[in-house]
Amino acid sequence: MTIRFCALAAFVMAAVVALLGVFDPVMAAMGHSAPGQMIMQDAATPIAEEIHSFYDFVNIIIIAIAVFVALLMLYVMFRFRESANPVPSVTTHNTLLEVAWTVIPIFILVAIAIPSFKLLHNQYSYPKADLTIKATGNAWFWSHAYPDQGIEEFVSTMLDDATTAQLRAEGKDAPRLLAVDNEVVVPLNKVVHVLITSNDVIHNWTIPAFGSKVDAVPGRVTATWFKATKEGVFYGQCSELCGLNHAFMPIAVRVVKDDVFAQWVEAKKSGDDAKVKAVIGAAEQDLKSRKVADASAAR
Ligand SMILES: [Cu+2]
Repeated sequence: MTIRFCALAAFVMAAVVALLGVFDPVMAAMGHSAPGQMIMQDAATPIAEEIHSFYDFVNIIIIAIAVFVALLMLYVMFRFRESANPVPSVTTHNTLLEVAWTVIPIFILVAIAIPSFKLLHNQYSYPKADLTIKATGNAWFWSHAYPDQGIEEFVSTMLDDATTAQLRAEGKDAPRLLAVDNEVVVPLNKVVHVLITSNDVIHNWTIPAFGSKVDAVPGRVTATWFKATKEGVFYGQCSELCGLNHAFMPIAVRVVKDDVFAQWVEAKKSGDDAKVKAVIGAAEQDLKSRKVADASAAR
């Protein structure tokens, strides 16, 4: 009987894994969620990758426990139904069982705690910064500054529907409610520290693909760090219910090569918006052509 149950449990778990696999293609959009997406966005930093593996690990345990309990209940309901078992047992204690149902959950919790504490430690042990950005939450937009590069605070405002629709018509990736006018730009494979604060109420600076999510608290400085290992634009939204336009204060971080970042810093410092646009436009074009080349090479 037990062997049959194990086989059934294995079958159910395999079905769940296969089902998640089927949905894989719609998870392919990078930097933001895609229509029909089932689970998390693709990871773009080592910390996000670690979060995803921890998530998968805990999910396997959850599914296994849920399947085990469901099957056990079905077995008990069937095996000990009144017609098959007219005289109920009067057993009230079973030492072995009681020890088992105390000790096994302890082992499960310890197995979850070890990778969980490791992940927390990695999230909060800040490697030496290559770049430090200041992010400030405002009702209802984000502003960013690069103190070490001499870039004064600039405001990132969400693009309206007409503008994003027009950009998409031009073949650009401008997701609705996420694209902004002034993106944060960071270099690829560099450790970036983000110092976060707020001008009014509590906001939250979040980029899901980076595994970054930190409250912006007025009068306090909180921090996060990331090391983006993929080029492209990564989006996030304020993730602390902050008021009327909470849903309309997205964050966009563009990850570029070192030389592009240096050009962007120069253009941004000089306040030359046309040059900033030209640098970003060229980087976008370059990334697109490399992606096309990679796709055709893979074919
Ligand atoms: Cu907010």
